[in-house]
Amino acid sequence: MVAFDFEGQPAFLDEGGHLLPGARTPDPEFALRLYRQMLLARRLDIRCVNLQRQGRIGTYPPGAGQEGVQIGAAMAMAEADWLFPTYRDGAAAAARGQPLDSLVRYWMGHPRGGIAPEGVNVFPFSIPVGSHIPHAAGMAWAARLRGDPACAVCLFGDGATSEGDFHEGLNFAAVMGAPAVFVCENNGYAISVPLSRQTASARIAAKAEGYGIPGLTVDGNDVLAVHAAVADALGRARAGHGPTLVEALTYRLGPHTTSDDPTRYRSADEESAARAREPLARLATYLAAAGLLSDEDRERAEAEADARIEQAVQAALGSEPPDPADMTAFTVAAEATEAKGGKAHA
Ligand SMILES: Cc1ncc(C[n+]2csc(CCOP(=O)(O)OP(=O)(O)O)c2C)c(N)n1
Repeated sequence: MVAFDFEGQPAFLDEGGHLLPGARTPDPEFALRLYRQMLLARRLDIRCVNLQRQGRIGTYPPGAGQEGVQIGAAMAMAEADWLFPTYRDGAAAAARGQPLDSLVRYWMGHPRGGIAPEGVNVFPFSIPVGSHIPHAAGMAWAARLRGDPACAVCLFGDGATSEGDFHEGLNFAAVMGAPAVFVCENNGYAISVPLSRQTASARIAAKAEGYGIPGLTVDGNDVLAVHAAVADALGRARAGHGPTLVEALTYRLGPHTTSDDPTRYRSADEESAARAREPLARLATYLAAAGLLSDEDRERAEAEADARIEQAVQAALGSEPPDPADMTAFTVAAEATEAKGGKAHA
């Protein structure tokens, strides 16, 4: 039995990390996998901020605090499904199998960074806000036309819901019955713009009604709840019942990017209240109370994550410097690039 404690949607852990009354006890192995993946993402995030401060990364958009949504959604996907992430979704990309060194290389500005290897179905990060939403709708529709069982899972922020691409993507996917799950990471801000200036809707999920698709709101800091909601939506999509809009309420603990100062628009009280609800500590508290994570287990998991991160960072830092011709390789027609003596890539 799943508890329905969060506005009618499945919920597992309360803000303090206690299993809610009536909630199904999570499978211990799976809960630990979620924890390790969230821990890895959190520690990689901290390392990337440090690399930026050392001048080795130009700019970086921290994802700390949003791992519950990203890992919950990514771990609900089948291998054949495609993830459409934004710049803040490194945790989801890593959980889908994108190599960590490719993520670090991406933020170092290396043109060979951010490319998912064959078989890892992750689209490149969308830096333009919302432009990947129609891409996800199109990919899902194409899969359906081909009889391919792959679904699309598209992550985006609350700010993206004000873009035309959001309307076009959701409307198109709904009309075509495309097997897509649209997951809004509602962290309450688009840079400094609060949700109240983004939409007059009480809930982002309410917008689904206008497209004739299911829309639901979950606690994005309850990784188990996000996982259950996205798994359910993917089940519907795979069964031919079209797309779903999942709004996951969360909070970004850090700045918008390393060039932002959130103290200009968020109060210290708001930040500390959000920190008390954050998803990683919440899951760790639950696991410890359930006897699944001792202090030694946690230290070992942290050391394992750090070793993987260190290896990825060293590989990224040791990359061959980019070829200056790469600047135009993917943006200028092949003949024009070759005429200038540059490299052309198909
Ligand atoms: C089309 C477009 N307009 C403006 C920007 C500049 N910009 C970058 S991030 C951002 C805010 C996005 O907020 P949200 O969608 O809520 O995602 P979050 O950054 O909170 O994860 C803006 C306006 C952009 N990248 N693309």
